[in-house]
Amino acid sequence: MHVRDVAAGTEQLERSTQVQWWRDAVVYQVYVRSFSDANGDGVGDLAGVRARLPYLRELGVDALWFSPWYPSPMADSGYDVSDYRAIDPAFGTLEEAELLIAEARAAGIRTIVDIVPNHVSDQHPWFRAALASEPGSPERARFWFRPGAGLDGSSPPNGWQSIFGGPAWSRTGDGEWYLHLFAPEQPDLNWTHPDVWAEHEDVLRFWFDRGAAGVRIDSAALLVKDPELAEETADAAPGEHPFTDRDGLHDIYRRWRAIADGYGEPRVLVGEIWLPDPDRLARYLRPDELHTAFNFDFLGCPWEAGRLRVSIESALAAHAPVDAPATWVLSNHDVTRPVTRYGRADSSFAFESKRAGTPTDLERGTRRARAAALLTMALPGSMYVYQGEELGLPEVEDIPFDRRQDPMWLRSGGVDPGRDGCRIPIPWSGVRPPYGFSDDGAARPWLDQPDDWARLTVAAESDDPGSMLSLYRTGLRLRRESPWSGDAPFRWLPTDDDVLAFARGDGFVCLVNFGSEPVALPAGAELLIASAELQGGVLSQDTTVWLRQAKGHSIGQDTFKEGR
Ligand code: TEU
Repeated sequence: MHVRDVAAGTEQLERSTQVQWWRDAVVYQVYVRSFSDANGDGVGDLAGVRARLPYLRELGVDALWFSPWYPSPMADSGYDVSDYRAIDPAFGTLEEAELLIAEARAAGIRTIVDIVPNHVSDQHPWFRAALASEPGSPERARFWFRPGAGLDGSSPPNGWQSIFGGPAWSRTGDGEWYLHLFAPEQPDLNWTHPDVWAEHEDVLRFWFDRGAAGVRIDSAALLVKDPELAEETADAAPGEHPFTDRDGLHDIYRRWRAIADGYGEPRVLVGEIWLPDPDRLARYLRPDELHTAFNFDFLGCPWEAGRLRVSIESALAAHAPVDAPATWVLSNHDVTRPVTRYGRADSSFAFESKRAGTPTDLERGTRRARAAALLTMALPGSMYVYQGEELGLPEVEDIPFDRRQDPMWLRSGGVDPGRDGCRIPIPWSGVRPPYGFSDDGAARPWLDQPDDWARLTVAAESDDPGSMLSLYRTGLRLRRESPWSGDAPFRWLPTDDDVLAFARGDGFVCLVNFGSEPVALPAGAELLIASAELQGGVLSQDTTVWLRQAKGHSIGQDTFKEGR
């Protein structure tokens, strides 16, 4: 173990003893299927993750969030769960999961597990029992079964549409319909039923008792439905939408928070909440509800100074009254990889920009993704890193039809390219697939890796001081070591329109140039890190730097002008 390892391990162990660790944590999302395959079946597994813990410790993350690792028919890559208290055999065993949680914690890294309370798999015992029972049975009451509309009940009960496309209802053999806001293989649970409440409280305790430091709550704003199943209307008032952001959700999360707070080290509740209104989002973060929720508005922003400033300002303003840290994220297993997204003419994460065949400029996208990474690391609060983001992996868009797996692609008839392209197995080493994801000679990875990823492997980037991995390692180390991180004060500094600059704590400045004109660094400032080479001491376009201002120097109005 060389010096850097020891340093990282020691610091992390110290950080890992902080009770409010989650307020400025860096959490790494592990999508197990694509992380590392130890048994050579072409699918990632827990043994592969255990073998890569030194890599994760060296990266300097505080916690791992595992996408669902439970038994699943994999109709939605594991987000269709058939048993919440076990591990899918393709990934390993419950004992291995417990070992992994313990080994990660010994390395100073906590574990957050993904729970999926909105729906179960259609192979879950509850839904099998519901299908085997009569309309009106207690077994069907745990779900949303309804007679159809129209003369012979042959139309869905209402016009709700699935988030994956098509109707949100499927008909059973006896004529009743059941609700699924996602795929038909994911029947929605009825959160007015006491069994549903009791089951999920027990699932929380099951994983908290096994050392999970927290849970990421999938589709957290969708659980509660209008009991009348009223049609969606474009002008629904906040909290009045028939299945999104309904007030009854807060009773559930207050109950879960009481359970989480009952542990010696209180467990953490993280919400996946896609809500455009930051004030509505912040209601979930009140002190007796969730701890944090992903800030998807920031993720979805185009690479524009003004838009990003509004997103950051409104997030910080909305989180302050509830004393919750903002949670910054640039990517996950659901969205186009930043390197590709920021290289497009429409650099936002809008569904339209995802459409198959949208051109991208990977050099521009990588430059912007590097600048976005340092911007994100400098913001107050916690941040999430999705596996492969630290390598600057692009979206893979030329996946053959017969290799695609995502129901979003299948149900949209190929209009939505789906999410397989951001779920390609991680390249670890070597010059050709499987790039160390599996051993050579193992089964073909479940999604093919491109032939030109040799320069993007962990091994290649570890040896390259100019790589994305080196940028993430250095940026996360500086963030961890510096007094300006966490809840240190934040204040904007005056700049031109195409420049963002803010100060954190005592003397730290983050400066981002979005414009085509170079920006001069302030005199006397110490350069801590830059996302791109500085030519002649000026910031060119799509570059972020961190500065420590010299004692006695105040960084003021005339500093961040373009063209100087
Ligand atoms: O995603 C919830 C959700 O709303 C997403 O479908 C999101 O809108 C879309 O993926 C954006 O591209 C969660 C999980 O993150 C996702 O992987 C699952 O497919 C979904 O729930 C159903 O469990």
